[in-house]
Amino acid sequence: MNSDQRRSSGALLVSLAIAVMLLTGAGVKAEDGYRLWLRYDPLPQQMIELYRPRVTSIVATGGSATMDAIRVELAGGCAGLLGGPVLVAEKVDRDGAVVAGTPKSSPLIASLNWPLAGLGPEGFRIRSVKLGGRAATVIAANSEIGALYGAFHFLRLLQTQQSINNLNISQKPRLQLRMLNHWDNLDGSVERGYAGRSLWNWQELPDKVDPRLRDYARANASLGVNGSALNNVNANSRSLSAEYLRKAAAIAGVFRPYGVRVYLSARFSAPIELGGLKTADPFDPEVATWWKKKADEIYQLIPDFGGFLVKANSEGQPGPRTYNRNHVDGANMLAAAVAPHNGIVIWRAFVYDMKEGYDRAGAAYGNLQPFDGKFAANVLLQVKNGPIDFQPREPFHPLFGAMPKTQLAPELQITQEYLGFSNHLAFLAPMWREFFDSDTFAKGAGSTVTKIADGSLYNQRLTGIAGVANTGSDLNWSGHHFAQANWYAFGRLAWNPDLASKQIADEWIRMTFTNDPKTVSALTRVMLESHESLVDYMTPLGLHHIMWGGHHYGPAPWWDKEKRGDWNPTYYHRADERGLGFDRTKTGSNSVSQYHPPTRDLFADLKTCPEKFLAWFHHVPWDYRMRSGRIFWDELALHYQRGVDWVRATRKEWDKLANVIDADRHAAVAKKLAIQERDAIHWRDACLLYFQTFSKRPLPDGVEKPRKTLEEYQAKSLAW
Ligand code: GCV
Repeated sequence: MNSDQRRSSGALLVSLAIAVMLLTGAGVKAEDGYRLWLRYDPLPQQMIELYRPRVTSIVATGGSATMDAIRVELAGGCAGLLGGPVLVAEKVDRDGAVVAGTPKSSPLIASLNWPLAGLGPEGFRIRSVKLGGRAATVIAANSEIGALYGAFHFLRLLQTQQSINNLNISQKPRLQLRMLNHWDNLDGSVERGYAGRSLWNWQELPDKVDPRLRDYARANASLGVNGSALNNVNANSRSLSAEYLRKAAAIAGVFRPYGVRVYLSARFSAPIELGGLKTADPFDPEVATWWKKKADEIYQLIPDFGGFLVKANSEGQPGPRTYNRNHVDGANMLAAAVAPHNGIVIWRAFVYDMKEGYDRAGAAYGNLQPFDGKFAANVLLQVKNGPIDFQPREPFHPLFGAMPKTQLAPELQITQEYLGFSNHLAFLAPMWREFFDSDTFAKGAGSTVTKIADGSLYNQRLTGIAGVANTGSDLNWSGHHFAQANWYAFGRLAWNPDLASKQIADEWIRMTFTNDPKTVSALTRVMLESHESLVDYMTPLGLHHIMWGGHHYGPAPWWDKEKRGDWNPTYYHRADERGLGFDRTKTGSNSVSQYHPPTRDLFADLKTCPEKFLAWFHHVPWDYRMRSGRIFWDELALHYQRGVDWVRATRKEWDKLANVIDADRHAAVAKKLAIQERDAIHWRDACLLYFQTFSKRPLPDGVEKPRKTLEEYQAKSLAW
């Protein structure tokens, strides 16, 4: 070893020691949730004894930043979990080496001659092998990022106390682009953010980069999330100015070793605001040239820039239609600008111009479906899971299955805009599962949304998925300790959209709270029931968009003051003396016809429509006989009550866990659950009192008397 090598290996030991402290939380007293699911506290002694012989050293050679990250994570993670240092070695000289890397970074892995091609650029293989007669575990991949994903997977096996004997695992992500969309503004605020301020400190960048950004990238890499759109889709042109691009480049530099590429939301009118042009008409050659030059400038600074995310002609944003062009004209012009750099354009389908008598649920389909097959090869059309707007429950968006020649990417909302912000415990994997499992019947039975998203139904070349992030400057990242589970669930489903909600919950609980079997099963049940219960106390039986205007927290079914009719709850629930709900069948807007048969027919018939979507597709008579034998009004009221009962029971359940969950996080969650109970009661009472003015029926047995009068509920929104 020469003196340089000695110096660098000395530095490595120091930085590893620091990393081990950070990763294991040594010295950290408060359980603030900062470590997310990447907690590497010592496992129970019997597990340590089982694992120890198989994890004695880390052999992850190679000098890149990603290989450094792999070493630090594996050494720090294993040392923390096993309660003592783990050697970082250059070669396998004992049993129990964990070897990680690629055939390029590791001569050892190269010598195995494993056929890795099938793993693609981001997959990994983990196998228990003998190397020179010594027992070892090899984590191999085609790329260092693949090896990093494998390293996190290996750590997850330890964290969740799985066997690591005889491992033979091959995995690769099913979707190519797995990204977070941040609705972060340049002033540090976050649109629909409930976890503090933006993580990006634009003021201080690029000179000062918050070390926290590295942990953000680590957390994403641990799930396989490989993209991050930094700024709000309601975009400010300044994000594309030279000054802000340098800031974005500094962020990209931190993310790069973790495989997270940076994307930017582009304001369509930027050529005017930044470039001083008279127009942003996509057919104007000067405009196209401006975007081309802008793309060149970005790629100079951020060579692996992912591309542009665009909200155009939606909710007041500029777009091609401002210039009498269409969505394809706009998207393809931008796509041409980034194509030479292998960049992409993610064009959002969230477009719903208000027209007299129209149905917002059918608007995106009307606006985008006619362009099927017209978008350039490097365009993804990003479609929200449901046709309206991230409601607690929506049927799947009818564009899925309606654009076979267009590359569609689902957009999910991780942040809980309409789901009680970061105050309510609502695990969203079951909601997303329902979406993925929906059968569009586009090519006969089994044409699920999953198969459209992963590209298998239509041989889609470029695939992707986006989640609107719930991260912020709060120490626990997501505002509510359990909201972290939604970030986790999004990443896991983006990697494998077939994963069961139960598995995701189980993993997350074990990694975040405890492996204690009783607690795991109690919390899994709570998490799996939580979304349905929230639907019960907010918007049961197909109700939607009845939240207080603007902030969307708490109920306001009476609300009719918004300047746009379709922002008013009264537009959606249409309560009258006859009944409740939006008739989307032939006798109403007929937007149900956007679905393929037999789904269309199933939804369109009151008798066959799943009851969870009843008031979504039908104006349901108050005395309509439900499958339970009760009338609709009674059923509705009982759903509201059931939601409240669930929160109460969950509070009790949580109280019982006071001895198994650390005091800090236990108290924080208990506080949130108290708010959730208050809110659930408020939702039940306000909605039932209001709808009762139309139904004119008494509350059925089993439903509590409202605490206040309707007027009192109408006078003041719920505080958060
Ligand atoms: C970023 C909803 C939200 C808006 C959001 C919009 C969108 O309307 O309330 O805050 O804007 O969706 O997805 O573009």
